[in-house]
Amino acid sequence: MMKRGAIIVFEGIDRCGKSTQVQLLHDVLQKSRSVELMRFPNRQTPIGQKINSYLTDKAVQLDDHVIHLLFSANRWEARNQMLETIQSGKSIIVDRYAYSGVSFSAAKGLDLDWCKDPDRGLPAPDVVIYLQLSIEEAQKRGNYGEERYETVEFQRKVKDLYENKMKDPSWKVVNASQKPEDLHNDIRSIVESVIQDVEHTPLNTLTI
Ligand code: FDM
Ligand code: MG
Repeated sequence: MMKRGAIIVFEGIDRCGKSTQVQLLHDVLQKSRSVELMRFPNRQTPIGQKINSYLTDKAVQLDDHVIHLLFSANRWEARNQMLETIQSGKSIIVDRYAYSGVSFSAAKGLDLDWCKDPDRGLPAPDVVIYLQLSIEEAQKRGNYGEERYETVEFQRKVKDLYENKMKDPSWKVVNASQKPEDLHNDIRSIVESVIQDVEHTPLNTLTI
């Protein structure tokens, strides 16, 4: 039987080191395995360009529900490609997924179940690696940038919402306050075993 690839999702608050770790993992795994990197939002598609303008330009006004649905649509438009990649035996490392969608929108006060609905049915991650870092430590890493959502108060709400999911069996919480090399080693051992464990199992759809 053909081996399938794994979907490995990374989540965490801003400045938790997620993008650095995702890149490092990709570079290392690439030497021995078939892997690719994806990130959401994918700012390249027409929907992604709209999302990018909303994130980077505070003059752009969109109803909170509308931007939520655009983020979700930006995942749905990647669905076929994700499925093809997985079925071809290649694993996907994903920088943010539906949990960012739910946590960032619910942090604005949108109904949690309403936030979850649009993403139900997407390819489910085989593992969600949550880079846990306190708000205080994230702040010490430097000022938040200029994009929407990059404020301490908002990140605090996002963190609480993420952490409601931590007991989910597919979630693996890693300590993001460690040195980058140590964090990478923790992540790599989780990922190597997930890739092997799921090779012959069917891919699930997201119930969130
Ligand atoms: N974000 C990201 C959302 O609000 N919803 C989503 O579905 C996704 C995927 O977009 F503030 C937010 C999270 C972050 C911003 O993400 C851009 P990056 O990872 O900083 O580019
Ligand atoms: Mg950001």
